[in-house]
Amino acid sequence: MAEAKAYYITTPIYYVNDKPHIGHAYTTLACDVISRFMRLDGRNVMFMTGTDEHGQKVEKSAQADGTDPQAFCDRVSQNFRDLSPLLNFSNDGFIRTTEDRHTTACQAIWKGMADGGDIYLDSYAGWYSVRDEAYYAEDELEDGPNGEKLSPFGAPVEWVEEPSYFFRLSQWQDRLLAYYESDANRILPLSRRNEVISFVKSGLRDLSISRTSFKWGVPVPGDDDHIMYVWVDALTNYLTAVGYPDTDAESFKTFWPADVHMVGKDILRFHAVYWPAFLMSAGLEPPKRIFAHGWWTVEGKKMSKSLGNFIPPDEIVEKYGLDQARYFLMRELPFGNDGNFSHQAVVNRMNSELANDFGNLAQRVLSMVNKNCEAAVPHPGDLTIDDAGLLRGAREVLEKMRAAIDEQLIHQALAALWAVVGDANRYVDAQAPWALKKTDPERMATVLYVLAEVIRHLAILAQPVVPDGAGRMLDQLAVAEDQRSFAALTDDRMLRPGTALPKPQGVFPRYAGPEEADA
Ligand code: ME8
Repeated sequence: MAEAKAYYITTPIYYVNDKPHIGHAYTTLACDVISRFMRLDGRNVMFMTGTDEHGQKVEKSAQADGTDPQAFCDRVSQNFRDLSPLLNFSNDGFIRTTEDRHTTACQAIWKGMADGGDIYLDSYAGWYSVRDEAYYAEDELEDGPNGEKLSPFGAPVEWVEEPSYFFRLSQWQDRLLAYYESDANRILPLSRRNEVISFVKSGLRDLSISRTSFKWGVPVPGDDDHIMYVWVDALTNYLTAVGYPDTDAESFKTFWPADVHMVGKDILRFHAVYWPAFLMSAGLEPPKRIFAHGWWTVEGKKMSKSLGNFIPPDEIVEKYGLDQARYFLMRELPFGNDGNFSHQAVVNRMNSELANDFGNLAQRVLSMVNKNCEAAVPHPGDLTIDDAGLLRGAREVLEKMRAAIDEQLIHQALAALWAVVGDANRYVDAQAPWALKKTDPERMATVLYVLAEVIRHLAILAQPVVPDGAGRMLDQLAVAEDQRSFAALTDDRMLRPGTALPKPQGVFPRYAGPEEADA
């Protein structure tokens, strides 16, 4: 058998100074759904996430907490690790930038860039925002309400003057533009690609990449007075995770360059401009794709500490259920756009699309099979045009989902799947198997067989987003564990008539709490 094609997808590594909120969960969930899809589609997947633990912001947070930075990071990093069991993330690893292997990787890429002739020592005088961990030019700043200067993201900035190593970013303009041009989908969505290209075309300044005024970071090789700028350190995690600097390591050869770096729109410039330039300078291949998703607001407002409106992921899992939370986050927004989280919107999606449309379809069909077909997969007779049409629709959806997932358009993949859910519901209503029971039991068996087979397709394809519920549906169809990948979506693996089926149970309950009453 040919070796499975590798697929490496990463989340940003999260700053350890915050408790996770739905914005963090969102990026990782998107990567989880894509990873599960790719594994079910036969790919050899590596899905990484982790925590970004160095820099002035973390040092200050640890000080404010009265803890030493390492103990602070150990504690807070765990909050992010705990997201995986909570949200059923299938990440293959979790990296912390305070690990020794990561220091080794950072120092190796630094030497690579230095050998490439791209690093020089000078001094930096300019604006820096600790909250954004970013340098800004005067003309990028905005005026705050009290006349103070703020970063474009509204964060305080301070004037910094200190010796610093610089990366010759100014020399990389043409090579970066060629990199973007070499694949029309290099940066997605396309509106973000255009933003990056116009930023690079407007001219690039050399980038300060070391600091001397604090210590919490990776030392610059050969100059202990300097620590690396936290973004050089943080971005390198993607390489550390696959074994760099051992470029002969099996994991490096298999997974580098990464297929997708998934990021939020706020950190696109670091990933799409600085990172490919660092990599190319050190003689390494840049990533194949960078996708920038949008931001969630909550009930119409920006999530912020001062408003106290951060939504912790455990709250929505507890209130609505795990699959329901996953489905809502992936279905509500066209992936890439900004959007708003509201409790009412979660209730609407889970009640109409999961409970009514998908859950009820399975429950109705399986109950009829249980009662009228001796609790076994029915024996179908000849198929009508309608039967064949519905089955064809179910078979064709994988191709549509593949095309969507290839461009990280998760909402589109789900829309394609739910279009078949809608067709199946219309078919049940039109065929009325409950009426056929008396008039034509053989035809009833055919209709129920077609529906059960369509539900098998739907459940297999829904696994990436609602793994629990889809798994339980497949249990109720007696589909063996090793028959649940996309390779099983073929005619020769159709449900076998006569197979005994367990008693069906509802899979996606309705939410009947106060928000529904408000609707
Ligand atoms: O940026 N909606 O970490 P981070 C959607 N350590 N996404 C949101 C969001 C919201 N309201 N708020 C945050 C960092 N995010 C760096 C990354 S990678 C080498 C280093 C997303 O914890 C945000 O867009 O501040 C980003 O992609 C991710 O959460 C991590 O943010």
